[in-house]
Amino acid sequence: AKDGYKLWLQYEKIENKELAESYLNSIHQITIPNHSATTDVIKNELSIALKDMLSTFPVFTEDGIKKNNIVIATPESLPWLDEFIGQNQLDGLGQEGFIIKSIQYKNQPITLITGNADAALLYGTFEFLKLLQTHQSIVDLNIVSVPKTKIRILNHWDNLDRTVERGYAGSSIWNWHLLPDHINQQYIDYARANASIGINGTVLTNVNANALVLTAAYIEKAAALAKVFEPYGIKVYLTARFSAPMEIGQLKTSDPLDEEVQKWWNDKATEIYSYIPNFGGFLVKADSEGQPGPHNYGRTQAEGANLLAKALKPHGGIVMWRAFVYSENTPDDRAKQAYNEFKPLDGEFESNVLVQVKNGAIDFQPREPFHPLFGAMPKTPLMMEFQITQEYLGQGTHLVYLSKLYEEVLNTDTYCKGPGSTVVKIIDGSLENHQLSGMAGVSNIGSDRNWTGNHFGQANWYAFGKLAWNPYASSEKIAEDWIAMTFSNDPKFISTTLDIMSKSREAAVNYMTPLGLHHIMGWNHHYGPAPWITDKHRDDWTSTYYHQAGSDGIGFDRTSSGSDALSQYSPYIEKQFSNPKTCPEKYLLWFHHLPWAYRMESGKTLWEELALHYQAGVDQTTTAIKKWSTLEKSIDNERYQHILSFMKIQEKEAKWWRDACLLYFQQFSKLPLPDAVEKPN
Ligand code: GCW
Repeated sequence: AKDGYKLWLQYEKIENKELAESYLNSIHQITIPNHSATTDVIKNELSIALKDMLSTFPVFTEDGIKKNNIVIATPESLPWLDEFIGQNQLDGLGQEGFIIKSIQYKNQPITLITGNADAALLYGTFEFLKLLQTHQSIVDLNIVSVPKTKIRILNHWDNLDRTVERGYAGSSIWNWHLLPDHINQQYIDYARANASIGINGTVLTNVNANALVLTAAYIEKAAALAKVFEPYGIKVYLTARFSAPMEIGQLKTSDPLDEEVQKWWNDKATEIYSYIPNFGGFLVKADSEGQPGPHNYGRTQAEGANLLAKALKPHGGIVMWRAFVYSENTPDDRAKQAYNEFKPLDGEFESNVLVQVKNGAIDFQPREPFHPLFGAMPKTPLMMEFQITQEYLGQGTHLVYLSKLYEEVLNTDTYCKGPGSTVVKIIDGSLENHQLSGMAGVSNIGSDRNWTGNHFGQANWYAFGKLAWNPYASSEKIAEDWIAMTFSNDPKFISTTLDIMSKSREAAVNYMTPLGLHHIMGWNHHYGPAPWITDKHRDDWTSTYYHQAGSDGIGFDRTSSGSDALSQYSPYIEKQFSNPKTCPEKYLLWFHHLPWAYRMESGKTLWEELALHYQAGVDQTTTAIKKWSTLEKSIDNERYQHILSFMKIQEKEAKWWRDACLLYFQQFSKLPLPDAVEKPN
């Protein structure tokens, strides 16, 4: 069935005879001298792929290189390699980078896939298969690919009872009940998919952590998964609940400066490594949304992080310590808290700690300016946290290609060390020469047949992996490959689908939160619009706090006359954004409270522009449906219809957003809607 289970590894049969012939010509034999669980995985993947795409069973050999062989090997098994590839170049590959090169070995044309470790060979193999999947030529190849970040990791917010926080694709794929004895095929396919896009780590459990996962029974289960993932180059990580020493260790305190607590974590780390020798480390959410943390003992975030870091260090593990802190006594602006707390700690973290920062200062909104911590902590490696699951972006239903959002954030200039200090250079460690670097994506994976609920959710998973490997890559190129591998190589199908995807994120911003509006979703589920006061738990949990609409205008004043959050950015950004005339309009209401009659760049009033943006968002969903409808005959009906029905829901809900927000804001603006805006009935 074309249910999407095979993701972008569809390995669709290549119908074009000439093309298939040309591929077969270059794949007479596959020579793989190395022996490991990873080379077994490579053989397995090649067997599946070549059988499906070219109806051939590849012949594997260990030596005896012949004409038109593919040779997949590390330098140790290829004594003659230096004739073709210099030591310098090999050194530059590290342990994960690879080269795919067409060479003439003893006057015979062969295709070489090489790298310094078996995992690199696996990455190279997937890249090679991608060429076939996307119908590229495989002659005269010279591809060199080295990941720009070290830790490329999924964060599952999966609970031990198999519910998934902010998960919209069924239940958790981790069947804790049947682990460690039963290994579900889905774990293997999960590892294949992740390895194919360069992901090398996974945090199995929710950051709102359950200490039980650190007990022996669960460590054993996690170890079974770690064993499945290891040949795919994927390490397992767990979330560590800060109060675990008390909850599962019977200690009276979890104070990071207490010696018994330190001993407890040291022993715990040793225990974990005895089960999982390649354990990656911990991800921690502390002192946020009710999670325990060092603040409970009057200690800093650094003291908390270092406690765990020291326990892991002798084993080679790392700590990813989240900067997502905010609490009830948030002073005047929740957006300021992480910066206020973390910036002063720069330089105090152990060398195996990464501070993991969400892309924006509030919370995974359809559009946020970059987080002011990027550029503010030069002595600390900062890791990017993106959300792949669409908590605030239509969840499992709306088609929103998030890579555009990722790309926008990564390419933004922080000016922290003058022009060119982009977020991406902070993330990959190049700006400050950090050895550790990483990118985390909050997973959108669940037990649904198609993994992500929405077929296009797969694209976000795929793009996240690709950008973690190379955060300088283009979202559109990534999408093109994904479309071809997932659906079809038909140029019209690719260009039309690419067009829909490319515009989808801006469409969502338009019909949800245009011009810098944010967090006006339903207060707890975050799905539909709710700009009104709901159940008022606390100020920063109600939408009115964020949009501040009144008869005098709309928007959150974060300039010096307001919360002054802008002063957390570099002086250049602060200056540019402080003036509404030079602040990019896409961030206008994030930083400014402006009258309804404020004149926008277009000459229209703020009220008119706001209304027109909402209408544009709706129109974009309608156009997307029209475009998709032209593709009915281009792919299988099963996925075509599935996608179409979701798009229709999206269009309906875009109207819901427009009508709800405009009618609500109109109470304050008391102005008529522009003619171009469809009137709610
Ligand atoms: O966005 C908020 C979510 C919470 C989440 C939290 C976090 C895991 O609404 O569900 O909790 O962020 O990132 O810690």
